[in-house]
Amino acid sequence: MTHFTSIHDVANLKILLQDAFSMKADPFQYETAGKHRTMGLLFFNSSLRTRLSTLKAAKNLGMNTMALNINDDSWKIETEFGVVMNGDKAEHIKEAAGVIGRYCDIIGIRSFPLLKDREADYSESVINQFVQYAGVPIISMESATRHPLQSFADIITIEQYKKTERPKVLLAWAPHCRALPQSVPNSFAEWAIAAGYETVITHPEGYELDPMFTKGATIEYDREKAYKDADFVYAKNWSSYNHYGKILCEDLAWTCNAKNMALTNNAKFMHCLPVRRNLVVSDEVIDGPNSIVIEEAANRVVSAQTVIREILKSL
Ligand code: SN0
Repeated sequence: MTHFTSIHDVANLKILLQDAFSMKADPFQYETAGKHRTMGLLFFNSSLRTRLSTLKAAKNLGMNTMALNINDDSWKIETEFGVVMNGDKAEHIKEAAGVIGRYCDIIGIRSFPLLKDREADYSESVINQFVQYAGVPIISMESATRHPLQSFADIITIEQYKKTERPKVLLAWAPHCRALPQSVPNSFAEWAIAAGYETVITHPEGYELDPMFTKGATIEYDREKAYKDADFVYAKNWSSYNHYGKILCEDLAWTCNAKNMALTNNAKFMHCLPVRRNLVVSDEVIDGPNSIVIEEAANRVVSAQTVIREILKSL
């Protein structure tokens, strides 16, 4: 593996999952694999789990680590080409990527979509420019359209808890007060489909995701039908893809609550976190015995460590 920006960088998901469970069982088995190597993490947006889990994963592999909040700790970065840089952005992404690539052997990037211009966001220009100009492997720590480290952790978690070979996994849209990226649901859909699960997605009209991520999943607008007999419910808000970046529905009937969960096959509740209680999920569901969000977050270390180890092999 060179870069890790989507499921398409994974040669064999089954083998990567085996590696992940081995890593989870014995986190220090490769503690010298990253000796004298440096992992750099760059955040254009906020982070809690991604920052801490990826730093921990790199340290478990013996790497040196550095993390930088672009915009807060460093110069603001211009990402467009051909512009007169007479505003507040002092540094261009081309030089920034080139320089950071000389300091780091692997770079993780977090860069959310701006949710204004769909074509611009979906072109993934920030992560692609790092791939182009840094000259070292790049790991997505949530880009404009995907969050593969999260999705890998989600699949590890489902494998850990599933009781049948091919569980019914429901990605359930839920309300939110802010317009959020489609990255987590896009990515979750493509990983769940690749893992071979019965993948169902439910959302109000207008929240259809880009079909390139959902091919192979069932889109079910009838929420009750969708929740029925689900083994896992992955609740998540996202803003509209077709009416790009817009909030179209605020109906709290879509909250992942006890009424919806009662329709399932005693489903486990999942969410990538951070989650807005009593908007996305009711207290009783997230605090209930079927909530596996903390273990899911714990598996972020496992997913990051498995991916970094895979990239270290190629250096
Ligand atoms: C991000 C998202 O893509 O939905 C990151 C999730 C890992 N979530 C948020 O930005 C939530 C922010 C909020 O105000 O609740």
